[in-house]
Amino acid sequence: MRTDVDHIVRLEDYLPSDFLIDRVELDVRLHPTATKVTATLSMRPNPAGRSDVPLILDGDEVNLKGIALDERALEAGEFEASPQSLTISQPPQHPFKLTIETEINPTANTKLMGLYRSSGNYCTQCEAEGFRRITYFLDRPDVLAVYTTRIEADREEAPVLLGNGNPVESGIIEGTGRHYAVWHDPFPKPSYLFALVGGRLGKIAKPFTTMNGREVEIAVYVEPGKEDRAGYALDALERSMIWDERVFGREYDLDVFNIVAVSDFNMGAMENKGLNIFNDKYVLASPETATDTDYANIEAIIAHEYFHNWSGNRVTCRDWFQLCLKEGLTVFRDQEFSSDERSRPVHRIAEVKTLRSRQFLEDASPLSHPVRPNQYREINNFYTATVYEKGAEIVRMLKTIIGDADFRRGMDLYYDRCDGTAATVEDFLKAFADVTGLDLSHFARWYAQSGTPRVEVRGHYDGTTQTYRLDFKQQTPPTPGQPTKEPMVIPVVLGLVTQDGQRMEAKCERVNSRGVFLLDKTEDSITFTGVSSRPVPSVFRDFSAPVKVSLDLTNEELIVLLRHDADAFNRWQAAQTLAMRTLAARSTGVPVSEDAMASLSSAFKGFLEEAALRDPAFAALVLSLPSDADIAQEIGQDVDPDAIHHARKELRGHLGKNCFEKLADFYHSLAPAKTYSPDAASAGRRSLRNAALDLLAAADPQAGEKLASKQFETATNMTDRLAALSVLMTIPGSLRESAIASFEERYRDEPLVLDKWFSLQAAIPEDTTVERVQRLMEHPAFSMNNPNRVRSLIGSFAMLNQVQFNRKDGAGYAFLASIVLRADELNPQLASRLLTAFSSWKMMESTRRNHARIALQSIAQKPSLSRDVGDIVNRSLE
Ligand code: 0A1
Ligand code: ZN
Repeated sequence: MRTDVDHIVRLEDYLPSDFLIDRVELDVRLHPTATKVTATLSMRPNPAGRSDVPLILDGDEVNLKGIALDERALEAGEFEASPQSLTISQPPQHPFKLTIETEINPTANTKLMGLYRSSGNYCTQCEAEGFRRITYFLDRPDVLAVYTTRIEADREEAPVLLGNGNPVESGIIEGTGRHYAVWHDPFPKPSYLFALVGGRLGKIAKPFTTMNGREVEIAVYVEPGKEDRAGYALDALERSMIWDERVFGREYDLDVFNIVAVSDFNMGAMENKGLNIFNDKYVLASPETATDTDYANIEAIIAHEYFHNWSGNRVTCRDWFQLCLKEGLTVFRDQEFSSDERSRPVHRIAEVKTLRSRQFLEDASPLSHPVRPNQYREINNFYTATVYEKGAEIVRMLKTIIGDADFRRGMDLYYDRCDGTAATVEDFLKAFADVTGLDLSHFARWYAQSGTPRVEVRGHYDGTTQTYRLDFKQQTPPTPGQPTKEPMVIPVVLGLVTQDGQRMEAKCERVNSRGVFLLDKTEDSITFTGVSSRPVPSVFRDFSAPVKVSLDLTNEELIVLLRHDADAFNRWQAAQTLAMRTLAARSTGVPVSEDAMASLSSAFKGFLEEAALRDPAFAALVLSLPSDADIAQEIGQDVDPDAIHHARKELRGHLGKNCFEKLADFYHSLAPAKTYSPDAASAGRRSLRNAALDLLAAADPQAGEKLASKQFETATNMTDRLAALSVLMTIPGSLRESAIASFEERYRDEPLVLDKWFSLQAAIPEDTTVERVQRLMEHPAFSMNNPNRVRSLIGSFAMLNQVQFNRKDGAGYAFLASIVLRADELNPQLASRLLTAFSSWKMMESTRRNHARIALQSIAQKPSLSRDVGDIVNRSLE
């Protein structure tokens, strides 16, 4: 094992930088294998730093070609350079200029960090520590500088040259076939927000006038010929800009805002100042190639990156431990945007589904960590569901506790105070403490304590005194490094419902006017008065805190909530709890009575008859039962994925049979509109119709196969075609195989569409899937170098196919381990993300657990692991 796997960075060791960089002048001469970079850094000692210390700049695989201090070339002995660092042992004690020339090879850069090539175009990715792969630098987020970038390139190879900030100058270099462009970004920024792009790109653009009348050009650059698929992204950008002005009073601040789509990208997108770079999957969309989910994701990610302009760029992070400061807040902001643009309750349910399936899973695994971690080996491994999604839940809880008006005042104060600085979580909380006068120090525990709290709620009705008491108990299980836990501040939004579904007007002084009770002790009780009959409690409305709730409601009481609760989230939750009770019992061999099954299906049937068409998107969510992985998490130990899969299939069949007529009715009455529109209402109708198709096929595979084949062939949009194909995937046979072949034929030149095809096949829960995936790795469209392809095929197998990844003979684990090792040689970030599929291994029954341990050990034993993979594999085994 490499020794730097053991290098740990700790929050408590934070020290301000000893040197500052005020201005950066970069001259980048693009060349496929020998790009030359000249960086002129205007530096000075930091008054807040230590004096008489060497200047140590970060580097990563850079090749030093020259170095000068105040224009005097340094001689050997005055500095020391390695590919990882550049040290000047006796730097000046006054402001100075350091000029550094480096050479890098973008074509050989398969890590996709720093400057690299994607489909021949040049692009960069600098978060978190990629800028040091371009030049030596103080590559840390609290060193803010004003950048001027001159980019030079061959005119044929890279007719478009883009940088951060505003365009200043461009021209041709006569007689060389080359040209250049100069960009200037007046806003001081950390190096992780640096970007440049050079390539052959098509463009769509429109003017935007900000709330104070500034004229901005907003544009999206894509592969030439794909401009007609960029319109939705541009529209989403415009809507995001208007929303941030209206809801948060935040205005855009440069003359241009550019988005560039590239096909090789490690993550979703990146918020570089004025020059967002996107994975093309989150930009390109047409009805024929993108699903409703793709459209919703594009809208959310465009908004997310745009919102970072304030939450992340204008106010950035002091150090990487504060990552949630920008990410949690920006996820919260993009969720609010999507909720406003679409259906709020439907969006909230989708957010919670993701939180539970990804973050709760992570928090119950060996990789559990606080929202603000206090140590890391490799920061790239902390772009996690915990930092992002749980980070957003903390912001949401804060808003729930203090109310909308104070939340907005606190946000304004935070921006006013911290604009142009690198801030901390403490700065953020202080703004809210100052506007409300509240002490938020106990609340701040959400950032420091990992693990998902469990809250037990028990109700006691006393008819003689007409009172109703709710007893709350909270407890957080131990997590790595945190054996004992303190109680959290948990906002519980709640209400009471009568047994016949009416809202109950009972009084309780511990519940504020917005329906919030704050649980901040290990145990607490609240009492309602004036309660004339035994109520049904509706707690954690709108999922008011990221906790696991145990409630002693009967199935009948859950049905009351499903039918009548004023809170849509809890109506959906009631259906999930009902289904989960049956699924968890069936999966663990606990018998479920005929009566219980009958009452479950009559509840679903009743819901379909009464309510489904009022909100089809909501109905589709009610019909989508907890996934195999959700059920595994609920069971928590000695999990048998085969039993779970069987139980789920059986319940889908049962519900499908019992609701057959109603589902068939929906399927036929919700026939597709003539022209496709990605709006939420149209998408909702499609999702209910496709959920109906899925249950019909579960009830009657032959009839389902027929319907799905027909839909597959006649569909006029990708949502319906893919939904049909995914139903066919559950029914082995020749129709399935011919649909797979025809899809491949139709979309052979559409890599993003073939990704869907890879993914569906990788998720087939049959014993031949490992071989199928291995075969697909030989497909001409597949490449180990492209993260989207690898995630679609291998990632889907490991994350979506519970049955085959967790095969009892260990073949799924061994396969993933071999791919992780291969990927690690090309792209460590991609490899370590794939490896997180093992996060549920300790939950499995012993045979699988042993196989998983052996597979993980086979990775850990490899001598030259990247720090990324080394970190994840070691923590997974601890
Ligand atoms: N800040 C980006 C996420 C991001 C992080 C790292 C990256 O490269 C390794 C790329 C993007 C966001 O939150 O969208
Ligand atoms: Zn982000």
